[in-house]
Amino acid sequence: MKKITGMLAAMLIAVSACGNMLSASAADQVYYPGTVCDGFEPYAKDIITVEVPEGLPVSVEIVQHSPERENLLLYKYDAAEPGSYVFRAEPGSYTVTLTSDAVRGSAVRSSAFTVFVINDANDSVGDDAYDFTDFRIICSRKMIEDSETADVTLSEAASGLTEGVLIYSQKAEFKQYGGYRGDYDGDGDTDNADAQLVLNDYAAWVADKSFKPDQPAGRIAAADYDGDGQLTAADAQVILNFYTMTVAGQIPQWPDGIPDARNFVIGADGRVVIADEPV
Ligand SMILES: [Ca+2]
Ligand SMILES: [Ca+2]
Ligand SMILES: [Ca+2]
Repeated sequence: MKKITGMLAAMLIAVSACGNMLSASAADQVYYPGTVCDGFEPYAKDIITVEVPEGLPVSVEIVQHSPERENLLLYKYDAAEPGSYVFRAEPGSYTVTLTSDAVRGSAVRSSAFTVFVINDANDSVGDDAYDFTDFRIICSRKMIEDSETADVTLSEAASGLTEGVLIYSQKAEFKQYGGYRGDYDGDGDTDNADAQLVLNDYAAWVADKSFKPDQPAGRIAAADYDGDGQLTAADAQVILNFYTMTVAGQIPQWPDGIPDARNFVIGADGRVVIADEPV
């Protein structure tokens, strides 16, 4: 009976892999991203699942390592909506890299990667029988203070057998600063004062390469427009351009196209204001 239940579960997952959605609510949504690798046709039913919560877009990269697929990029996918992202796999060794914003609406990213092996299913060892493996990574987000570091915390993988599926689950907690992109002084807006401070610190660094900005990690991350880890005149210039757009009565935009996390509208007096409600 146990065996039959396991087979049913496997069939259900196999059927749903054809495109049917299993659930109704957004948080329970299941997605089946396609491979970026021509000719990749997994011969087994193994899967890698990444669970993404509301408000935490995660970029997923999955690379397979095996004699015939050495360091081959199988999947590269932006998991923007909450839900479970199911990537088809087969026995082998994998590296999964997960990346998300450390600052709201920013090029500044934090990443975690996990390496694991999916073994061949072995259904001949009694109670330990399983039909396939689901390597499951459960993502969450924690808002942190500017003074903290935004490193991702990755738990050890726990394993368990459910309905004929060997499930490994691992938790990845992403950290995010509360500040907004470009707000170097942390007063809630992005303006010429922020650009000036970035420029001052860049000038101080040019004069003395041992100079370290007297700002916590979160503020530096917010001001590092291009996410290269350095505050430069280019960062200051982009922040100033962003502010100039607001002064000119335009909805400000970042040149790399990443949307600002704030919602801007043009008020009755023609000035750009932050909207109370999302627009
Ligand atoms: Ca500011
Ligand atoms: Ca200000
Ligand atoms: Ca920079």
